[in-house]
Amino acid sequence: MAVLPLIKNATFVASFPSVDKCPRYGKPEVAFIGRSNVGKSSLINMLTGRNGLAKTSQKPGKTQTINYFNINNSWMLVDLPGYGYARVPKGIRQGFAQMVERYALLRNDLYCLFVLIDSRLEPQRIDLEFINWLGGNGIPFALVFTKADKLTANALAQQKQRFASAMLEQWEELPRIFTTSATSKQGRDELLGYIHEIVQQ
Ligand SMILES: Nc1nc2c(ncn2[C@@H]2O[C@H](COP(=O)(O)OP(=O)(O)OP(=O)(O)O)[C@@H](O)[C@H]2O)c(=O)[nH]1
Ligand SMILES: [Mg+2]
Repeated sequence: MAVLPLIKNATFVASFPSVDKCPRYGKPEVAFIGRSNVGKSSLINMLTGRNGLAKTSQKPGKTQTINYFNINNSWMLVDLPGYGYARVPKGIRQGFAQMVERYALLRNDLYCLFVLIDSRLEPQRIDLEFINWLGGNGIPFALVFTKADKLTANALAQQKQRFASAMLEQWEELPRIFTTSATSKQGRDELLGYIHEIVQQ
């Protein structure tokens, strides 16, 4: 019988300024990454059903550390700073990028990095470059199209198709792809179901 992808318990554990400072928790972890403002923190709140668990903001650059959430005392959910938002000062932007890249490269407990893509935007070079970098380094990842509530179903399908076409210029096959909305909760069960599959491996 399938296990229901329920989150019974979600607690904030701690924030760290670099992967070197993150303790070994001995639990599988999955992390959310993507451009600043794409909705990483909102998605964590939506999945856990706890508004305010991860801090969100209309202003890009809100999440500035590696933030750990303990889920059901069985796996860890990690909120990361966003990459590449032009309005964040260059020095800070580079610092975030380095923090994220080092986390992705060095964290042994990382089972899957979910790369969030804003459904409303045309394929962004920075997302494609980051995905190629993940591929080049053998880091397991999946895609999540966010803010699905902002588009009609047709427009959404078109946007996803555009992104897939852009990816297929470099890739032979596509990764797992999810579509979510933090406001309508679209995609919650699919994404949680997949995470449960991963962390039980
Ligand atoms: N309509 C809609 N708005 C969303 C959704 N997800 C996030 N937002 C809004 O987008 C803005 C950014 O959300 P955050 O979750 O803070 O984004 P983030 O990726 O964590 O941003 P940084 O921490 O700055 O990198 C907020 O104003 C959210 O309310 C969504 O699914 N639908
Ligand atoms: Mg955030």
